[in-house]
Amino acid sequence: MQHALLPLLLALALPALADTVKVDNAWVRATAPGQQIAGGFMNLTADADMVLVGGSSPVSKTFELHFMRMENGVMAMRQMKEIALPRGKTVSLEPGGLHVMFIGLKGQIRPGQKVPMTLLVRGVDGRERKLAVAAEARR
Ligand SMILES: [Cu+2]
Repeated sequence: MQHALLPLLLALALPALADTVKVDNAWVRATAPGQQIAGGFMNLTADADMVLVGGSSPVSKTFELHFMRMENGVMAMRQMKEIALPRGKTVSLEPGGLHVMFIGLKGQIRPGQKVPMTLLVRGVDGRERKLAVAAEARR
């Protein structure tokens, strides 16, 4: 009878493992001296419906979610309140599209440097989770 309990306990433990976001190919564009902003890019795949709602990084004063689009023939950058991460779908943050933006850089970001950031994601239960990401700076 003891053994019958085991599958039940495993099933109860599963929700703790769910609601995760896989992060692939995270990188940040290296900056020139004195540059105040930098863009960050990555692929995000959530295993449940989630929403990226913001984040922070020690390399900048402010961290925002952005997207780029054509406005009157000019590429413009706009802030987004949140980015949906539908279950099982890979959402690409890439140059010319969705990205994270480091604003008010505290120093130059050099190629090869590791740029830490914490993403804030919200699940359908309304709870926010922190996601630590280490991105590599590239030219
Ligand atoms: Cu931007």
